[in-house]
Amino acid sequence: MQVKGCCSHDCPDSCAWIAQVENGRVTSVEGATDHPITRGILCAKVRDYEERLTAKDRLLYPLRRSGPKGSGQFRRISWDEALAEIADRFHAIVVEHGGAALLPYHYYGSMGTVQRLAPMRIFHALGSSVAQGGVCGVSGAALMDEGHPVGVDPEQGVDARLIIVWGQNTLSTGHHYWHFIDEARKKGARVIGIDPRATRTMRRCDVHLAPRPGSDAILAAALGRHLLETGRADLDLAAMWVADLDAYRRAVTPWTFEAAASATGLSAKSIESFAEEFATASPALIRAGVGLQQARNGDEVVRAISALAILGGHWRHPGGGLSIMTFPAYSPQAAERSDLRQNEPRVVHGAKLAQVLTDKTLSPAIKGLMVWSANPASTQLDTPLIRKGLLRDDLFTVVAEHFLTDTARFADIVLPATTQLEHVDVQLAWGHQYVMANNPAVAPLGEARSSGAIMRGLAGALGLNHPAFRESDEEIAASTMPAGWSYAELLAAGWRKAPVSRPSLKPRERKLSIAPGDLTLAPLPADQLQLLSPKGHYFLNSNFANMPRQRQSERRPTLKMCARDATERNLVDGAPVTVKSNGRSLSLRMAVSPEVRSGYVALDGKWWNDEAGANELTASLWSPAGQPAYNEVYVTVEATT
Ligand SMILES: Nc1nc2c(c(=O)[nH]1)N[C@H]1C(S)=C(S)[C@@H](COP(=O)(O)OP(=O)(O)OC[C@H]3O[C@@H](n4cnc5c(=O)[nH]c(N)nc54)[C@H](O)[C@@H]3O)O[C@H]1N2
Ligand SMILES: Nc1nc2c(c(=O)[nH]1)N[C@H]1C(S)=C(S)[C@@H](COP(=O)(O)OP(=O)(O)OC[C@H]3O[C@@H](n4cnc5c(=O)[nH]c(N)nc54)[C@H](O)[C@@H]3O)O[C@H]1N2
Ligand code: SF4
Ligand SMILES: [Mo]
Repeated sequence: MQVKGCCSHDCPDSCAWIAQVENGRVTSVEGATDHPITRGILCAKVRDYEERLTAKDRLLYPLRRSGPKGSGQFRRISWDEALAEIADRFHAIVVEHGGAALLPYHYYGSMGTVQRLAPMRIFHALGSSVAQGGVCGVSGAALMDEGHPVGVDPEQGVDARLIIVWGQNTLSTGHHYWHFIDEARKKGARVIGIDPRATRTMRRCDVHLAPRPGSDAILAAALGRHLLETGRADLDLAAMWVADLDAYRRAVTPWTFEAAASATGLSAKSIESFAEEFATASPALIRAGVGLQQARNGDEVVRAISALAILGGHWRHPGGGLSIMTFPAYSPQAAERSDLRQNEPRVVHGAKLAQVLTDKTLSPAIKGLMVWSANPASTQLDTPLIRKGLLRDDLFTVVAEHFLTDTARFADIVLPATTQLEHVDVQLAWGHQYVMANNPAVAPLGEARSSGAIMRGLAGALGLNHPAFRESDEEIAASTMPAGWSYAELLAAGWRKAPVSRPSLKPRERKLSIAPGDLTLAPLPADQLQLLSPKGHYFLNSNFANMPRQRQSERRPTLKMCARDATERNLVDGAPVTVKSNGRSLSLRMAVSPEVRSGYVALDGKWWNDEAGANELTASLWSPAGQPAYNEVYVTVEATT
């Protein structure tokens, strides 16, 4: 039997898959050949998803902590016991401290509408605090909220004449986009890549520019200056769309090719050729990534890049513009039923969980935490501080998970969650314009339950009676369908495009701000190296670091360093090294690698904390919009003695 589903991981591609089921077992999971983005292939992470379903370390029963917090000691309990205990504790917290002392925390571990949002119904009804502010692409999202267009249908991207892959490792992090790049190339397009690392993606571009990390807004300013100086900026479009062109002009004036060269470490000549190619391409498409945003100046970087897409006039032509995130016209929000809430929620910052859990002035303090579809003790900044919060004796923590992750280890109660092969769902994509549906391939293994089933169980234990708490997962999914859509039809089809029109070329009521603030960069701290922690090819954020095949392929946690920085430190290829920052340290192997240049090193992949979690070293730093500055950590590296 073949079952139509989709990959729920946090990835722009949202692939359509076919699960092959024989005698009640999933024997393979393969990309749907007829899906316009997936085209028959999954990725190196997900291509044997049936292994995740049946992994030896999969959580299949509710657990109750039986040792000290964080010890990883648990004993099996029944669902009735688990739900009764959670309900008792949550109820007592609400009575004693008020609903605001409860905090639900979820992210895009599953992008599924039901898996992500169904439990929110409980928290709205209990009047909990809510976490706002993400850990991914926050600078881009803030830019979008200001009204900047940030999405281009990839199927239109084939008409671009110049594609700039800016701070994105496309071939690892969303490789289906490369089909469109290849098609554009066949029609004559050129591809320029901008990344401090010589990734597999950069190696496939026509030109690779490797600027100093964090210097992209300066590079963009030099291109903007060139457009204005040579009279090729689209001043008509700017007049219709932009609020502060004069301020922009003043801000970019100092950034000659030479000035930009000394700040970015690129040659003035290479910047000039890039600027000239950008000024003449019609249209250019800028495909910007998330790694690029992960610094305190991330907001400035995406603004500077958006300014280029506008001033270059690239939005005038199909296929041109800026693509950071591209969504279908579908909103999952109705699934959380915020109408069940009777108060204005207290809002805490979702990307500052360490601070929220340890803030002694927060009143009421968070006393009850439920985490699902996220692994913040691995993926947020400053994980030692998060652990300090999770270790609080007066905090009751519930985690719904597939595995005993860095976060689940700190739970008082662990609930076994279903995987995408065991539940029904629907989801948006953030790299294309299809709404994706997922049919369950098999019944839940062990006693695993979907987020919807967890919501219904908890509502029963809490005595919540509204009909919204009795809705099935299918009904929850159906409640989010765009007008005129049928969920049953979507499930049968597997996907449906909900296209979003391109931005109108008319004068805007709400004009856009493109002028950057001060772009100068602080010099690097002496003797220190900047640590980048980009995505691993075989892991998806913290997922798969526990799976044998993916681990074997990712090999081991490795600090990549250029030959010059290695020689300066008397380090040889393969040496065990101690990487230190702010009094913390990680033990890694070092590899001399041409992938990075002097001044910065890279640790790919979210290894779990006991092994080599990069966030053991990251500091509590955010951009003004709240983007966590994962890449702004400076380390010393020495041979382990
Ligand atoms: N240093 C550093 N840190 C980073 C980044 C970086 O580049 N460097 N990247 C950042 C980015 S871009 C992101 S998006 C975040 C990701 O941060 P998170 O969303 O916290 O990370 P994931 O690893 O995707 O973890 C999701 C968890 O959800 C669980 N899960 C998956 N499906 C389901 C489900 O259906 N139900 C339930 N209950 N659980 C499920 C998985 O088992 C997994 O443990 O990490 C950020 N952290
Ligand atoms: N294999 C794999 N795929 C994934 C994920 C994964 O963990 N693994 N995670 C998924 C998620 S949640 C996301 S958000 C996307 C992210 O997708 P990407 O944005 O492609 O991922 P990153 O690896 O975070 O960053 C991309 C590149 O930015 C570069 N970079 C870092 N700092 C700078 C800078 O200052 N300037 C420039 N120009 N480049 C810089 C890094 O070297 C890196 O190669 O991928 C998704 N897909
Ligand atoms: S992780 Fe991304 S590329 Fe891989 S199967 Fe899932 S959606 Fe497709
Ligand atoms: Mo992300």
